Amino acid sequence: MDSRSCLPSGWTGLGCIAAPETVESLRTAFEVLLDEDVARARYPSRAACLAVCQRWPNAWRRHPAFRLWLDDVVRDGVPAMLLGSLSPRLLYLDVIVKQPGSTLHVPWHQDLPHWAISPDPTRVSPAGVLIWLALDDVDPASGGLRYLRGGLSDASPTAEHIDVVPAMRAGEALAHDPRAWHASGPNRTDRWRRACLAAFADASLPRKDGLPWDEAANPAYPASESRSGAASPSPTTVTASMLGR
Ligand SMILES: O=C(O)CCC(=O)C(=O)O
Repeated sequence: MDSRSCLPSGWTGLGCIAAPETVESLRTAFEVLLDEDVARARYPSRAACLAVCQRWPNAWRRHPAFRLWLDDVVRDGVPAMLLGSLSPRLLYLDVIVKQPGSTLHVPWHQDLPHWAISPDPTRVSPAGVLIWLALDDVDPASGGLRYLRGGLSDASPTAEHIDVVPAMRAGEALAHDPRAWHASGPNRTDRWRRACLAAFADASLPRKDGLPWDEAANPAYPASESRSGAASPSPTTVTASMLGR
C-alpha cells in the first residue's frame, strides 16, 4: 500500500467519536430493532433471537438514531479524512452483537471482496473505509476486533503475522481499510459486545456490477456536509492503551 495513505498499516484507532448520550441512544435503538424482530419472528425471548441472529443489516433504515450518528460522523469529516475524498458514500451501517457468552467467532477475512464498489487501482487513499464503533467496553475476552500487522497483503494470514487486539471503551472507534485482514473471537465474558459498523467509499467510485447506485440505499453525502476536507490533518487521537501496545 502507498505510504501516503492515512491507513498505512491497514487500520487505526480513532479515539472517542461518540459521546455517552449518543452511545446510549444507539444501544436503545438496537433494543428497539431486537424487540421488533423478537415480535416479528415470535421468538420466546431476546436471548432466543440473539442465538440465531447477531447482525442487523442496514440498521439506519430502521431507526433514526443510527442515521443521526452517521450524519454526525460525516459532518465531523471522519470518512472524508480517511478516504481522502470530500464526498463519501454510505455502503452500509450494520449492528453486530455478541451477547454475554456468545460463541460467535468471525474468521479472518477481508471486506473488499464483499463490497459493491469497483476500486480505482491508481488511488493512493483507501477505496473505502470501515468505521467500527464500540457500544460497550471491548477487550479480547469479550470478542473485540483483531487485526494482522501488515495485513493489507493479498496473501492469506500466516503464523508470522502478529495479532493485534485493541482494547476500547464504549464510544471509541476503529477504522480499517477494506483490504485489512481482521477477525473476532467469541464473547467469553458476562458483558455485552455491541458495535456499529459503518462502511463508506468515495462517492465517485462506480459499482462493480456496472449498475447505477441506488441513492436511497447508498446515499452519497455532498461535500458541503463534511466539515473537514481531504487534506485535513489526521483527527485521530490514537492512544497506546487503545491500540493495545
Ligand atoms: O464485529 C465483529 O466482530 C466482526 C465484524 C467484521 O469483521 C465484519 O463485519 O467484517
